[in-house]
Amino acid sequence: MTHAEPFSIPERALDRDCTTLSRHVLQQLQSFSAEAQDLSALMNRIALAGKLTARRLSRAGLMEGVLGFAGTENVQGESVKKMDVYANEVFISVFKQSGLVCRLASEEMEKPYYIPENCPIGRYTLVYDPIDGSSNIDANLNVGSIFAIRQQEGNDESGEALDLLQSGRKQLAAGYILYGPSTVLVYSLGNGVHAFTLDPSLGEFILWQENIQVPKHGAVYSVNEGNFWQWDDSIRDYTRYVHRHEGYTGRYSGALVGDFHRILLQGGVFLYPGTVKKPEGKLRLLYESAPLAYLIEQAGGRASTGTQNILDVVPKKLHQRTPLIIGSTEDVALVESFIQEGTRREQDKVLT
Ligand code: P6P
Repeated sequence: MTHAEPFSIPERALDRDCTTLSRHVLQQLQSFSAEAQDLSALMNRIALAGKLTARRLSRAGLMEGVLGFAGTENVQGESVKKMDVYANEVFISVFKQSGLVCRLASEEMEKPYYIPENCPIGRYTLVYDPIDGSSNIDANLNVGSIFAIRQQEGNDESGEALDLLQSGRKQLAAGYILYGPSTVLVYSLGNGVHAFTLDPSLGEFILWQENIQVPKHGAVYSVNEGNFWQWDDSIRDYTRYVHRHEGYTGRYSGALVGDFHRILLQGGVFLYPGTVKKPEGKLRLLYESAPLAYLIEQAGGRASTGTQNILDVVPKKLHQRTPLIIGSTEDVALVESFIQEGTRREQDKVLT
């Protein structure tokens, strides 16, 4: 009689299914200090906002109030989608109940939203883009939410949130939620970049990958080449270079989070340089570029304006825009080398 192997559940599978986001945050901080508990609770609220947003997106074509425009413009002068409004409200609602966040600064709101009942105790500010890439929604393509957590400094009596006008190096944590074929949450507390996949059957974000490192180089260059006519010659020269050299491939989804996620995992570079219409760039510094710059540096990559590390840029206003070049160190450096060459050419013209 053969003795069948005793049935056993692979330990890895159980351990993985039990590595939820909140457990991982506490592991990350290797402590159960008050700050660790705060950050775990904050990440849990962000996860809840992500679940609520993912649920609504998954029903977009089946219910009213999800697809289409809200009929208003945001502070950026962009037409607001109904999902922009919904997701913005979701983040406010989940943090109202948290007691931890005193202020929320969003792409969708001209001024920060204060939660007075939280302010004496809650010393954190959430900066976020509730739905990045909302033009993709009606075509059922990927969109994302981007967030960063900052400490509130002072009491902000003026309500101008001047303490937010500090470099990205003041971020305590940053991440994004990618609403794609699956919903993925990626975050860092400054101790590596970690990714979680939402298991709808559990209602939990389960650890997928830890300590993600972006390759030093990748084949992908991600840029909207429809802006070619608006670019500085240096960016045109870079584009001609990748067109003429083997080993490059263009990928552009129209949603920063999806393009960034691909580059984080596979390597390459995303760029949204200044244009004739938007010389300062299109993407926002505080709640799009700086959080992703925090992540890419944690993953061994780089983020630049073309001439300065994104994390060193000090915003002068809440909704400040910036050119963004972000991804593998070698690929970001290649774009910067074209920009530096262009600057040299301009200086030579002045001198001759
Ligand atoms: P364009 C979406 O509106 C967004 O802010 C980013 O998510 C995206 O990368 C970019 O703008 C797309 O802009 O001008 O290429 O359509």
